[in-house]
Amino acid sequence: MQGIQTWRVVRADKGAVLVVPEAGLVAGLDDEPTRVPLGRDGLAPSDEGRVVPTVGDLVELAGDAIGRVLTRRSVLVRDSAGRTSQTQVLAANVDVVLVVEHLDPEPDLGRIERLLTLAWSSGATPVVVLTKADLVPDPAVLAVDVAAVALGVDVHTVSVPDDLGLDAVRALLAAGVTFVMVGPSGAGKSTLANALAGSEVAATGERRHDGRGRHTTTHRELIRLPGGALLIDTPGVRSVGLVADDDALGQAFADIAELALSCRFADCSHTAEPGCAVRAALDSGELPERRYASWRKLEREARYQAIRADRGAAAAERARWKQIAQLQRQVARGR
Ligand SMILES: Nc1nc2c(ncn2[C@@H]2O[C@H](COP(=O)(O)OP(=O)(O)O)[C@@H](O)[C@H]2O)c(=O)[nH]1
Ligand SMILES: [Mg+2]
Ligand SMILES: [Zn+2]
Repeated sequence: MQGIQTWRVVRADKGAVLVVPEAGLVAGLDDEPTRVPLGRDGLAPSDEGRVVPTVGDLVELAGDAIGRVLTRRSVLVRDSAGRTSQTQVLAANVDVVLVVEHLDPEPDLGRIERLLTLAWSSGATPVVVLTKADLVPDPAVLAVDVAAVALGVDVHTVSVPDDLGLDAVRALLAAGVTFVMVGPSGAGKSTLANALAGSEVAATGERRHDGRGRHTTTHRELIRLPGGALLIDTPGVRSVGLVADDDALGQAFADIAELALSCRFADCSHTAEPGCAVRAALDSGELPERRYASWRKLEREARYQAIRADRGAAAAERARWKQIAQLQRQVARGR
């Protein structure tokens, strides 16, 4: 019996996705994408219920529709705006999240901590890439500061014009590895993508001389690089909002998690309790104030986000019942 073929979503639009055979993608065959329409609700079945298929998803087809979205090994989610909002899955099956930050201006440690927390919560492996090494006298010193807040994470320093450190980044993006880049505008993500690809796959901050503004070639959101790594590049992914959970915070702030094990109370909030090991480390200077404040901020955000997600779920439930009641009235009237 022939196995069911697996397809990869290389682009997700409203109402349809573009897919290519997963085997062809890994082998480097440049298959023309197939357009697969979605149902009216924009959803497709999966073992976890009906989901919105997204770029990076692995799917099986049934006729000319999606038969099943395979269980995602990781998801990059955005906390969408709005009071009763729910989260949105921006990319699925990501292996590596490159947290891209410039060395000039000086790297923003708090932003790196935030993006690392986000990366950890996705289920992918975070890696920090510090760009523009050619613009600072001593990139290694800055890299040490960054490494101190990126516990358990590889930190790479690169310069695109000087072709410095790029081979090390290429080495971690082996064939078949799916990756995304997150980081502020101007960090050098597109420049790095183009350098890794050896051709222009992403529009950079450099404007065209003919005055026609930026060209955009990122219409295929999952792009295969010559080495076989798969870059997911969508505007949403580059500027994701935080959706963190306790596990991710514990990973991004492993030093604080470790200290917390020694607090007198198991449910210590590390604010004013007696016998708090976190406060003690703050007082002794072992734990920098800046890092503690950064952790508190992300922890509060994560809690707030969780509350809003609950509220969003409750609102969706109310809307559903309202709709059911309306249908029942219609049926009653029609009788
Ligand atoms: N000197 C230097 N400039 C860089 C480097 N990487 C990117 N840039 C410049 O930084 C600006 C922003 O880069 P871009 O890739 O568009 O950033 P993005 O917004 O993160 O995609 C552009 O003018 C790039 O030429 C680098 O390694 N060294
Ligand atoms: Mg860019
Ligand atoms: Zn404590």
